[in-house]
Amino acid sequence: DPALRAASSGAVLQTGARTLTLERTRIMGVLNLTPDSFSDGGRFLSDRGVDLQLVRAEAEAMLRAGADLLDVGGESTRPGAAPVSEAEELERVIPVLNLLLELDTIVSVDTRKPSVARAALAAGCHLINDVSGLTDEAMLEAVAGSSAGVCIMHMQGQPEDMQVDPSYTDVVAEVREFLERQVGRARSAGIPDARICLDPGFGFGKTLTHNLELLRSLAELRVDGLPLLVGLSRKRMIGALTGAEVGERMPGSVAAALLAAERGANIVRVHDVAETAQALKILEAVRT
Ligand code: HH2
Repeated sequence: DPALRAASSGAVLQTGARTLTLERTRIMGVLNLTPDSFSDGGRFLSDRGVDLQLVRAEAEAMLRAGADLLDVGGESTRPGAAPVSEAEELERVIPVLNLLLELDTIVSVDTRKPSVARAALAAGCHLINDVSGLTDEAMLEAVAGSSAGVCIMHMQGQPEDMQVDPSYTDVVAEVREFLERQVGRARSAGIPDARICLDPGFGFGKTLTHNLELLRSLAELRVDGLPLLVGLSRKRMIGALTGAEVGERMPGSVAAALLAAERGANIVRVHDVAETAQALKILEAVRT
């Protein structure tokens, strides 16, 4: 039984009451509740705020299509995005979180704000996806005080200015060092390894060259066998390599997810769940 094998080899991510086994590449479906996310902004918004019916229908469709986790976010972190207030982010995220928790899945909340994380954890979210990589002490404490999983992502700079002039001497070594350091801090705060996954943060303070180098060297970024999460879906990198506008980047995104999975990504964060699931099935068949 591959699930048992994965569990006994420690290849799992513990997310509160739920356990994600990692014997194959898992799919995290993206649900952005923002007006301004670069590829799917405004999808779920009406004059009266977030349209819960619409979100529920999309979430259920993603689960039918093969999503293993759902990632809900109330703040766009695209390059140059304007910050959102705590009240606004809570208002977008918490009702949707409560709705998604009724479904049979793992629910992740994409936030950089400790207050939003605390509210999400109190509501029962399974995973905090922190694009600031637990650099905020209050965020570290919020996660440590729960039993939820956490995704520690690398970012150089802040979304406001991160793409102005990203620079590294050795991008792979520097991203890895950051991830190692933050794993150390998480452990010291009492978060066990089984609850941690790591993400190089494609597009977060990186040029096309940096992104390509990180993808080529993905295996070198693994710290102590911890799971790797990769988000390349519809990103600028796909556009730069193909000339495709943001709405036309599905094929390139599927290819990128597949390449990441082949290089060891345990979870791929994607907008196009059905297409990615189909591609990953081919990879699985070739692997086994
Ligand atoms: N990328 C985005 C947001 N959150 N989280 C992780 N762990 N890894 C990523 O690569 C990642 C992420 C950006 O994509 P998206 O959510 O589609 O856009 P926006 O930030 O504009 O909402």
